[in-house]
Amino acid sequence: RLARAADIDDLRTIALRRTPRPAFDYVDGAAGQELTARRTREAFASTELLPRILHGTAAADLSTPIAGVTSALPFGVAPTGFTRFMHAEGEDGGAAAAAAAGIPFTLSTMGTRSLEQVAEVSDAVGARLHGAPGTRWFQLYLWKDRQRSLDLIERAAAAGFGTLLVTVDTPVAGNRLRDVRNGMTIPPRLSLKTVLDASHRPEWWFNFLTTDPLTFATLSTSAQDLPTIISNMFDPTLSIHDLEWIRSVWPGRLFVKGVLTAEDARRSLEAGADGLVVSNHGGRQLDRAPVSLKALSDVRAEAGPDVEIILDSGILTGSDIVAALALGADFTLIGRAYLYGLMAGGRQGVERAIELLAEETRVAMMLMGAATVADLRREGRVRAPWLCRTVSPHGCELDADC
Ligand code: HOC
Repeated sequence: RLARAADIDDLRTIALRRTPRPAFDYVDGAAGQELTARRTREAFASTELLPRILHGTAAADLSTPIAGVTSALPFGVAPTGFTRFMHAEGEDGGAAAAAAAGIPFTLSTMGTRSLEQVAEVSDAVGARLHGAPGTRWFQLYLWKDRQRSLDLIERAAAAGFGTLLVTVDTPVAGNRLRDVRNGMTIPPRLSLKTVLDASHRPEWWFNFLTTDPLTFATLSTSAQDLPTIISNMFDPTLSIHDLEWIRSVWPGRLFVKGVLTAEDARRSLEAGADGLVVSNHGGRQLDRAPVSLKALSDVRAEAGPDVEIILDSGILTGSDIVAALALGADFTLIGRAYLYGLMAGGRQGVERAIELLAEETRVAMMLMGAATVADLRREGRVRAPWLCRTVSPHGCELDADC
């Protein structure tokens, strides 16, 4: 079944069948009326990728330098919370698939495997298939108790997580109505509904109940809804001074995740960030927040050509990845796209998701006459209606066709 999935949407269909509704909706859903999530998809769909004919190239090289490493593909795995709630293989499946593909895996502070366990999986698979450790990054939410953040930062550095992504768009949890309607708790509460669900999805429940209990990277918890978990754990007063503090204690590369405006880009860089993640958290936080693809050109203009910019939120196809790169991103992250694969079939499902996106990216690049990812970033490879311009990372030109 996984092999017959022709795109991420097919994996989503399989995932819907195999996963209890609250877990599926937690991934599939977004905040409020899900306007940002919908607009994000519409923005990707509205871009035009410009083909170039008679630029024959035998193959496209998808490898991409990012954060001091070379990723085999221009995308990596985004941090996602509660991943073993989606499939019992959780972070192990994601990290193994990413290491096998030679791309970065990002462990979330809300992950359900420890930093050390993910490092072990990523090293084992990387060493076996590529003779080198897998690339892993760590995503940090700032705890009320700063010591906990410091412990995580130190453990991440010790376990070979080379890059830290500090997520700053989450002073509180977004208002995710599907979770409210589903009565979603982490871990799931036993109820008539869950028992009925178990009769339809025995495999998911068997796997869930027979693996060790869900734990965050750092602690275990009893059944609670997300806003409660978040307000107990994280500090809504996070400020630029906290970012400066994180900079002073983190030895590796530091990216600020959740930047959508030029001003926030400037402040983050002034506080010592090495790079930026342009992200609206997949539409899961502030509904009506800007679409990250649209915010990219402002952020790029402010940051300049040399600051590394990663884009996430809403990527479901290889053409989305190509559009983001052509509009000025250096790299992209996939969240839902990999989780649909995970829910559809654990590690193998993630591998299928990565394979599909890689192939779609390769085909789009070949049709655009782009032999390398750098070629995509040359002048005039994409049109975006909101810019009414042909855009490159080096500047914008008014487009007569608009
Ligand atoms: C305040 C932190 O990233 C998600 C995850 C976890 C959210 C935590 C919010 O569900 O989007």
